[in-house]
Amino acid sequence: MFEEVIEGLRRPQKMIPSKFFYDERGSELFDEITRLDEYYPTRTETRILEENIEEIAGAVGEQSVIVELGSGNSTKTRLLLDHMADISAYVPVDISEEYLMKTVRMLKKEYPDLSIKPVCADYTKPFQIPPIAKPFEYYVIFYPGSTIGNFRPEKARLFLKTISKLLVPGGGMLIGVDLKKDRETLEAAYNDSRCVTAEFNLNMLVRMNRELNADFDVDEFEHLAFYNEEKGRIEMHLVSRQKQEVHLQDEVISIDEGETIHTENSYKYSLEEFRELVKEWFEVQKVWTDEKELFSMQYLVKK
Ligand code: AVI
Repeated sequence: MFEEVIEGLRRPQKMIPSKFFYDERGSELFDEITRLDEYYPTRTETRILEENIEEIAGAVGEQSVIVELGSGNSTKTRLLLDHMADISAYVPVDISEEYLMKTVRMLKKEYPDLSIKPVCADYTKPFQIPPIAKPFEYYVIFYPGSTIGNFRPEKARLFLKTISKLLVPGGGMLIGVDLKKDRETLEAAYNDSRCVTAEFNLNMLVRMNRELNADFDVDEFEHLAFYNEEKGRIEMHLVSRQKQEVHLQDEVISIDEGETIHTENSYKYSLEEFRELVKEWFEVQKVWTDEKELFSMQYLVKK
């Protein structure tokens, strides 16, 4: 982590990779974000799943193995499992062994007949799916939450390429994708009135202080989130309130007043743009959205 953080802080536009948001406190705060009034993605995605679950289950197919990437939100997983009594196995993939085992223990109690094959791995890198005892037709990747939006488009493409290698032609991917919409709705989702997103953003510095022995004065930074329309993404930054020096172990970083540390991008796609993004490896077979077209659930089939 140290090398990556230092390298990011030495760039002309300082940055810290968004994957470092998720320590224990960061994961708790993100969970809180998903329940905020202004943060429409989680509840809209859940509603899309609920309202179309029969059709979605039909697209996934009973004789499949569901591979969930970053097996975070068990509400969405349960919805799927509840409507697919006959799937051949469920493979949750997560980087945190502790989190993964907790999920597995919980699901085993609720679905005693389901074969669960956890994989502890960083799913952005190639990984292997363990042998599955029951016969099955296809692997179907389940990737909800619009986490794909946190990759730059070129990284998203590389990621899709890596994932597509797990599949044979005809295999699928059920993916949540946040859609382009008016600036006001987008910016409100990342500037909530209870300032949970601000705390989530600032917690990055708290983590750096604790884990990298840094001395960021957290009160001297401010949360900033805005929609960069040209790039089609929400950007989150931490703005320095004054000129300051920060120490990380024996490195010194100077930060000007008003200078920012870029902490996250969250890309928003039109349905056309997303189709373009995936087209080398996947065909978009079916799209489900809400009535306001805020969010989409898409079923992609490997070409
Ligand atoms: C995890 N990811 C899809 C969230 C998003 O909306 O990009 C992370 C997040 N950042 C601030 N609020 C939520």
